[in-house]
Order: sequence, then C-alpha cells, then structure tokens
Amino acid sequence: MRKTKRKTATAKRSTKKKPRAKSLAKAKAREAQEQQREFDVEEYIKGKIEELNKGLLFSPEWVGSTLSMIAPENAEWLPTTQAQVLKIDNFLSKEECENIIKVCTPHLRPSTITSGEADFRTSKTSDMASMPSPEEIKTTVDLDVKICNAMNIHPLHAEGTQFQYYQAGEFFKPHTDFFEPGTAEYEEHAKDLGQRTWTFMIFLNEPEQGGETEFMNIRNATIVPKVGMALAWNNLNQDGTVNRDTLHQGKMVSKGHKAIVTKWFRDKRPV
Ligand SMILES: O=C(O)CCC(=O)C(=O)O
Repeated sequence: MRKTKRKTATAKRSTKKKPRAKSLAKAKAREAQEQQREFDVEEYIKGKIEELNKGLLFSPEWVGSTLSMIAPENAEWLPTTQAQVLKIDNFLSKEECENIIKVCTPHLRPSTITSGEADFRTSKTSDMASMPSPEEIKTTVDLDVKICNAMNIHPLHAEGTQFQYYQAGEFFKPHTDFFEPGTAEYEEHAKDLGQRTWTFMIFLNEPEQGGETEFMNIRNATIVPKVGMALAWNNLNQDGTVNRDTLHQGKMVSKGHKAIVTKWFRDKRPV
C-alpha cells in the first residue's frame, strides 16, 4: 500500500514538472533564436563588406600615393605644403566615442613600439580586431567601415584599429609612423603589406590639460583633442617616399586622461 502511494506521489510530481521544464527549454530556445536573429556576427560582417564593395566608395586600385587620395567629406586641410594633414570635426558622435571607450577599456595592455627605447610610449592599447564578443565586434566593424569609407581606401589595406588610452603623466614621444626603409624594422613589418601610408586617428575625449598631437616640423600644427574629431595624415610624399615632416608626438597628458583610436593603412593588401 505504502509503496503504491509513494509511486503515485512520484508520478504526480514528475508529470507536474515535465511541462514546466519543456516550456522553459522552449523559451530558452526561442530567446537564443531571437538573439541570433538580432545579431549574427558572420552575417553582419559579410553584409558590411558587400555594402562596401557595392558602393565602391574607395578605389580598388589605390596604392597609397598622395594624388590618388580622395578627400573625405567635411575635411579641413592644415594650411601647409609640407605634408597632407586633415581634420574632420564630429567624425564620431559623443555617444559613439563613449561606446568605443566602454567597449575597449577592459582589454587594455601596455602599448608597444616597433623600435626605440622602452619609455618612448607610456600609454595603454586595446587591439580592437581581437575583441571577442558580438557587441565588441559590431563596434569594431562599424568603426572600420566608417573610417575606410571616409578615406576612400579598401579595408584590405588597413591594419586592425587600435584604441589608445593615456593617463595623466603619459605620452608618446616624437616619432614617425612609416617603417624606416632599409632597416630590420622595415623588413619585419613591411614585407607582406608594404609601407604605412595614411594614419587615421580619432579623439574620443578631451583631456583636462595636455595630450595635444603635435607635428613638430610644421608651423601651427598642434592639434588640441576634441571629442569625435578625426585627424589624418599621409606618411608618404607624392612619389611614395617617406615624408619626414610627419614627425609627430602625443604630448603628455598633464591632467585627466586621453582616449583615441588609430588606424594605419598600407600600400599593399594580402594576396
Ligand atoms: O596620441 C597622439 O596624439 C598621437 C598618437 C600617435 O602618434 C600614433 O598613434 O601614431
């Protein structure tokens, strides 16, 4: 008698539980499907690349010379013949800048340089191309597409975008972005994708004091960080030789902090 009763009780419990478990599993599956529909990383990137290729906003034959560059919309050129340097106000909105800072800050590592002494660049860096989550990938892809479109350069010529963060007291000493021809640095870094051509930088915030970008060989070429402003320069001359007047520095942040993103373009693309 006892036995039967217990069995019945167990049976009752299990019949009550099953539908709840089933509907929970169904709800979870539905949620997963919805999330998938909302954002499929592979599809998103594929779509963006198709969009770029269809628009042909950039010239596929682009080789990185000065002349083949099509000026980005709303660009203001620095009044100098020594180098091609341009600014674009409000390239990103304040919200876009804040989102990039939020997404990139957890991935910071000490910044590196390809040659020179250790205290040359004291900031920290996040490599946006290595960030794993869908939200991070979306932020990276959207930014890359926007920069490549503005510069009229195919993304295959681009290095992965870097986020850079300077605390008070940090700086990036005077340097050039091109690889020094005829050196081991050039051999190592330029052998596949070639020389660096354009640098595209965006200020994501405004330090309380300091943190200007200064082109030391060019008069009146100290740029004060402004939220969302892009600053781009061609590291090469018209004939493709390196332009030493692009020597620049990230001045020390004396108060507050500074957040920027930087993208470098190359004269070749992967074969
Ligand atoms: O921080 C800056 O203003 C300059 C950054 C820079 O020189 C670079 O990324 O090459």
